[in-house]
This record gives sequence, structure tokens and C-alpha cells, in this order.
Amino acid sequence: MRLRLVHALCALICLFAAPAFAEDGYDLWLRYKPVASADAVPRAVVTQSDSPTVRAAVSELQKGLSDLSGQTVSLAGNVSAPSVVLTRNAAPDAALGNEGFAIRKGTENGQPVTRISANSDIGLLYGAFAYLRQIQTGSITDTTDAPKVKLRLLNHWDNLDGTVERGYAGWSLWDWWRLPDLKDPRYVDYARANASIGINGTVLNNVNAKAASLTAPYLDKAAALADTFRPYGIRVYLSARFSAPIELGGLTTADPLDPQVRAWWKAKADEIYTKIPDFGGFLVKANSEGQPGPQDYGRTQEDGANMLAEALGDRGVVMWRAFVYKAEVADDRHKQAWNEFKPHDGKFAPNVLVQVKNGAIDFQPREPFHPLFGAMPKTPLMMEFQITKEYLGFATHLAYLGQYFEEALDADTFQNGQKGWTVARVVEGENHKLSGIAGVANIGTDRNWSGSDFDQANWYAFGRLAWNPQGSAGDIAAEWAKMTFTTDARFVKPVVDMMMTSRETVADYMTPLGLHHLMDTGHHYGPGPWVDNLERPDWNPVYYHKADTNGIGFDRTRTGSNALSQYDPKAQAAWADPRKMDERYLLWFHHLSWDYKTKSGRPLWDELMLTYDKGAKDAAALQQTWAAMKPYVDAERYQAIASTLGIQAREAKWWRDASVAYFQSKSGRPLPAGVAAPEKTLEYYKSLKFPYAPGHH
Ligand code: BDP
Repeated sequence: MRLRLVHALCALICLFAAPAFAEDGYDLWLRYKPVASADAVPRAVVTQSDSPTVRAAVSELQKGLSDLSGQTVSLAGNVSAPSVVLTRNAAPDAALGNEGFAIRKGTENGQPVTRISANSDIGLLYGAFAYLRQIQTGSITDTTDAPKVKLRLLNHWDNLDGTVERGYAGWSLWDWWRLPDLKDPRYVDYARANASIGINGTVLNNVNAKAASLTAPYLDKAAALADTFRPYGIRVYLSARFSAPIELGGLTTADPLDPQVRAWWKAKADEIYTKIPDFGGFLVKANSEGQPGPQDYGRTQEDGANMLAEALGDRGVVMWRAFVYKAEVADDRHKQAWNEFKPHDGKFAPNVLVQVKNGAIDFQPREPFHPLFGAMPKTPLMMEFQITKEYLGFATHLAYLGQYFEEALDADTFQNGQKGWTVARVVEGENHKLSGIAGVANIGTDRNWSGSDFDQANWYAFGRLAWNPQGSAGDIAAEWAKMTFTTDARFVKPVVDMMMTSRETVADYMTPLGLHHLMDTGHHYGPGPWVDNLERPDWNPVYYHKADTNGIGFDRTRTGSNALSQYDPKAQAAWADPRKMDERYLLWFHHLSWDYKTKSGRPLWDELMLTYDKGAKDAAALQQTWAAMKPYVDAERYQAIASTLGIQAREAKWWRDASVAYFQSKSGRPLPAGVAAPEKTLEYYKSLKFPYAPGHH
């Protein structure tokens, strides 16, 4: 009896003593675990300025430095101990611009000091985060840094009912129902995380927008979020439904040239600015996948964009999406955005950016860069990446997107025939006043924010590359791994290697050799290369792979759709000849016979089968790499990651087996030596249904 009492007491004490969520990933990369060189960490934060943003910087430094050193770090007005000093430059330093900062070590009053200086308060906050990152990663150096891109935005595809389109991390963070009264403290942590990587804007609602987001009650809710984010340099934007003047304003048209429609938008913009004085502007998906737009009234894309731009004036921007393709256009979907936008280069108002997905189809595991990046020199083009992994295994497959983003940004568009016009340079917009990068967020209510620990790296890498599109994905992965787990090289090196090859592995088992859009219908979960019955031909995987008894691939050369011609001739050269090209893009541009001899000397059929097989084996091998990391990781996160890698290995094998079975039913060829037969019949794989797969609303 006594023993039982002791046990009960113990259990009670343990319950209160143990942190409720020890290592559940909530802290992201802002973990601030004690460092070995704690003595070198300043004991005080010194500043003479005050503002909500400076207070955010001070509080982050106090928290971070205290946790990193295990000692209390105080706030002071003068240097009397080893200190970090925050100073606004008396005369602006042009190299730093509005958001940059400098970190310099020195001495003052006989004490070692680190001085963080900037032209603005937000520069100080960014500098504070950069300094903490230096301590966390063990690389403290004097540095000057400023973002290369002006608008660095998350796009939330969050719905007003709390669901998230293509969201794999729980529900929407925005508790629309209880806003504006209830301001979840998590909104502040969201803002901290974003500010720590330089994100300075957030589009709160889905591009498939509801007009209700623009009604007064919802604007009040958005304003509450804007108030919370403001100290962190984050401006709020909204997706605007083009037909809102009809739905909300009672007008009979949303024609952008109609004076009443124009007046409605102007009044709406004025109303928004009374509630959100620094409102960033509108994101618009028009005339795409059933969304309303200017073409419903026989008007052009720029008629629509410029009307909204006029309503905002110099208070905000319009981000007009180029993700358009039409049911009635029978042409290769790859070509449609270019066909529709290129002729309108230079016709958009000065506060409009055209937002272009990284590739011409749709966030596939691998895509050549979008031809529009080389084709609209007179228009600021905003990059749209997808951080949430709709087409790369949701949140349960490890695919480090830093490497994906880097590949797209490094591609040379040869704009105007000139070498060196990489996508990164186009996006940096050196010839424009505006520049921007957007990432479709992978954030939700899951404790770990992103659905898995490794998916946090994709949020992190997006922010870092938005700040500097010429940054290195490998360096960013190392930074993230050190901050999120440990600086121990025995962990960092293998984990970075595993991250850097992970996307390639996914491409190998889903869409090897340039294949694309083979995911199952609607939810895009798992393989569906056989799907051929959707209402639009270009929603069907068979449209994209065109496999039959003779061969496979989409001919986008002159003998086919000639989408290749949309690239500058110098860029075309990289892909025009199947024998000379990077075969990871082979079947994107060419339809080839199964006997076609690939660079390895093997026939295409064998190469395809071997690549599928390799992908599945490499995915399974990730589990061993991770098992060896056990000594360096807390038990909770070790286990969570081990279980998602288990899911990935199983699903990679499913992808491989189903794809092998399907393509064999087309080619009728035997499998090459070393490639095992699929475990089940093709009919079995075709019969699998997933009505409740997440993210599909
Ligand atoms: C597709 C998604 C769809 C989005 C669309 C878009 O499947 O949910 O609405 O992109 O970007 O990839 O508008």
C-alpha cells in the first residue's frame, strides 16, 4: 500500500516536473541549447532605442543568449559587461538598405562587445537573429548582410473553415472563428520563426479565394494578425477573388473596365487600409482552374491586374499569378502561360508583379525552369515555389527542397541571349523597383508546425534562399541541422548528405528521367500513371507520359508541341538533343523508343526500370543512415523521424512496384537483370483508393 502511494506521488511529481512537450519540434531551429563556448556569450544586451521591433530583438537576444550560455542576460543602457549592442546608424549606410545589418566585434569601456547596427529597427531584429544563428552554429564572424529580394512571402492556402489546401501539417494556424478576440500566442512564435529567416510578408488565405475574406468581419480578423506580426517586419496580404464586386458588392459584373467595378475595388482598398495601414496587397489567381478573372469579360490579364493596382495605389502591390491554363485550349499545357503572358510584357502597372511557378507544369519533383523567366524582361517576375510537398510525398517523405529551389534558381535563362541571366538574377529584379519570392507554406497546427521535423528544413531553406537566391542549399542544410539538432560533425555531415540527395531519390521512385504528373487523381497521393478518365486531358497522367508499346515521353521539340521554342535558343540547346542532354530531363522534352540507347549504354526501358528500382532502394537506405544518428538525437524526434522514414520506404516501394507493373503493361518487355517483379498485380495497384487523403478540399 505504502509502495503504491509512493508510486502515485512519484507519478504526480514527474507529471509536473517533466516539460509537457520535451523535444516535439515546436522550437524549430530556434532551440538555443547550451553551447560549449558559453563563456564567450555576452552577458548583457545594450540599447538606447525603443520600439516594438527593438523590443522583439532585445527579448529574442535575452532569451537566446541566456539559454545558449546558461546564465541570465540582462538589458542595459550602457556597456559595463561583455555585451551585444544594438544601434541604429546615425547616417544611413547605403550598403545595408532598409532591412540589412552589420555585426562587428570590438571593445568598449574595456569590455568585449558585439555591435549590431542597421538603418532600421527591422534591420536590428534581422541582425539579432543572425547573431544568434552564428552562436548556435559556432561560426561567429564580422558580417554585413542585406536581402537581395524585396518581397519574401509565404502563401498560405488556408481556407476560412480551418482546412488547408495541400496542407499536411494539421489545420490552419489562423483560428478565424475566434479572431480577432483570441490572439493565439502561437502567432507570435510564427512571426519569430519567419523573422529569423527574413520572411517579410504573408498571404493569409487560399488562392482559390472566397470573397468573404474581404468582408468587414474578416478584415478585422486579418487586422488582428497584422497587428501581431507588425513588430516582426511581416506585412499581411490577401488573396482576392476577382468576382467579389458581384458577390459582395451586388454588382452585375466584375468587368475590370467597368467604372462601378473600379470604384468598388477602390473603396474596398480604402476600407482595408483603415484597418491595416501597412496592408501589403493582393494575390490573384484569375482565369485558372475555374477561378473568375478578366477574361470572363473579354479583357486581358493586365486589365485585371492594373485595375487592382490602381485601387491599391502606392500603398501596396498586386501579385498576379501566371499559373493559367484553359480547358478549351488543346495546346500543350506547358505552353499556355507563356502564350498568354509574354505578349503583355511591359503592360503591367508599376505596382504589379507577375508570380510564376518554378516550372511550366505544376511543382513536379523535377521541372525545367519556367520559360517565362527568360521572356518578360520588362515585368518584375516573382518566383512561386511550393514548400508544402503536394507532389513529393506529403509530409512523410524526406525531400529537402533547398536543393530543389537551388536547382531552379541556378538555371540560366539566357534572357535576351545573354549568358548569366540565371533565374535567381531575374527574380532579384536588378532592372526593376520590385522583386519577390513566394513559397506555398507547409505550416499548420501540428506541434512541429510542418508535419515532420525534416519539413521544417524546407520552410527554413525557403526563407534563406528568398533572402539570398544565390545562397548554397548545402550550407543552408548544415546551418539548419546544427541549429535544429546538434553541431556534432558526426551528425551534421551524414544528415546534410542525406538531405542533399533526398529530392533526387523521390524523383527516382516517382518520376524518373523527366517523367511528370504521374500522381493519383485529386489528392495526388501515390502513383496513378494509368489515370486517363478525367474531364480535362491535361489532368491525366497518360497525357504526360504517352507510353505505348513503342516508347515513352512528351515530345516538346519541333516535331511535337515545340514548347522548347519558348526558351531562348541558348537555353534550348541544353535540351534539344537527347543524346547530349542531362537525362534527368529526358522524357520531359522527348518521346523516345524503348530501345533508345541512354548514356549508360543501356536501352531506355532498362534505364527506366533500374532508376525506379534505385529510387526505392535509396529510400529504404535512408532508414539505416538515420539509425546511425540515434546517439546524437533526442529519443522523441529520433523516433518520429524513424517512423516517417519507414512510411517513405514502404511508399517508395509501392511507387516503384506500381510504376514497373504499369509501364511493363505498355512496353510488354521483360525486366532487366536485378530488377525484381512487382509484388502485386497492376489491377491491385489500380484498385487502391484514398478518399480521405489529406490536403484535398
Ligand atoms: C495545384 C494544386 C491546386 C492549386 C493549384 C494552384 O493541386 O490545389 O489550387 O496548384 O496553384 O498544383 O492554383
